[in-house]
Amino acid sequence: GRLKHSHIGIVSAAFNKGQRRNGVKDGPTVIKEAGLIKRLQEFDLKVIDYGTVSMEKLERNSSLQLGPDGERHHDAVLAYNRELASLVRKVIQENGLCLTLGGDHSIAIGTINGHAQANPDHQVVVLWVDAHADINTGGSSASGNMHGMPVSHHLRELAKDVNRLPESWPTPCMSGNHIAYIGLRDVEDCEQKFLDDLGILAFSMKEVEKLGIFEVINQCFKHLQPSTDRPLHLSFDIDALDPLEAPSTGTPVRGGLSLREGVSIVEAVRETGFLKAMDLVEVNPELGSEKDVKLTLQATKTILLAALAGRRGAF
Ligand code: 6HN
Ligand code: MN
Ligand code: MN
Ligand code: MN
Repeated sequence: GRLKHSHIGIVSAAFNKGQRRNGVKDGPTVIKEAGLIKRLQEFDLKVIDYGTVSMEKLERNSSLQLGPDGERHHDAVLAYNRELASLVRKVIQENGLCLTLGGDHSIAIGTINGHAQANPDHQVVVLWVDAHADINTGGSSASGNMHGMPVSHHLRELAKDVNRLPESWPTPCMSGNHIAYIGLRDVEDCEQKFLDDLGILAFSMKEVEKLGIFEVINQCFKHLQPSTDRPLHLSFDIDALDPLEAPSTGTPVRGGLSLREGVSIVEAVRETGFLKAMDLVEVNPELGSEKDVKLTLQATKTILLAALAGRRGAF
C-alpha cells in the first residue's frame, strides 16, 4: 500500500568535504532556523528532529587525503557517509520517511545507501533533480570533488570504477534503469558517456522546455515504477532551480527550473505515495548577499512544504 507520511524524521547532514566551500555545512541550521519544523507541524505532521551527523570526528582523524583516483577527502567522505547511512536507515524504519538536509551532495552516498538498507530487498528508485549529473568516478572527474560523484557509488554497472572503503562500503544498490534525472544543464563529456552507455533516463532543461514539466514528470515515474518493494528516493539539489530563485549555492548554472516547476516535481513525487527519503542539498548561506540567502531559503522551504505537506503557500 501507499505510504501516509504522518511521521517525518529529519537528519541534518552538516557536511562540506565533498567540495571546496565551507558554508554549505551550515545549510541544515539555517533551514531549520527559518522555521521549517514548526511549519510542517502546522499541517499535522509529526516531525522528529534526529539532530546532526557532525564532521568533528573526521576532522580529528587524519583521513583527509586524496583517494586512489584523486578523490578529495576520499576516506573522510565515505566514513562520514557510512555513519549517515545507518542513521537514515533507522529514521526510515522508525518513521517511514526521512528528510536529510545537506550539506553538499556527496551526502547522497550515505542517504541512498541507508534508504536501500531500510527496504526489505535493499532496493530503491531515485529521482535526481539537479543542474548536474553527479555521476563522475574518481577517474572521470576533473575537479576531484566528491559531490560530483555520488551516483556512481550506487550503480552496479560502474562498480569496478569506484574506489570504496577497505570494507568495500558502499555496496551498489541499483542499476542505471533505477534512476532518472530532471534539470540537467551542466554535464561533462565523461558523464554524458556514462548516461548514454547505461541508458539512463535524463531530462535536461532542453527537454523540460520542449515537453513541459508534466510530461517529463510522467515519463520519469512511468520509467521508475516506484512501489512498496522499491520506494522512491528524491535527491533535490537546490541548484536545479534557476539562480534567480536560489542564488546561494556553490555551483549555480543559469537557465534552470522555475520554482513553480520545482514545486510541480515534488508535488508529483508526494502524490506517488511511495516517497520514503528526500535529500535537500547544496544550500550555502555564506554565498551571495543577504537578499540572496533569503530568496534561497524561501525557495528551499517552498520545495520542502510542497514535498512533505502537499501545500503551496507562504512561510
Ligand atoms: N553538485 N560536474 C562537476 C564536478 O565537479 O564533478 C560539478 C559537480 C556539482 C555537484 O552540484 O552537487
Ligand atoms: Mn548535485
Ligand atoms: Mn536487510
Ligand atoms: Mn548540482
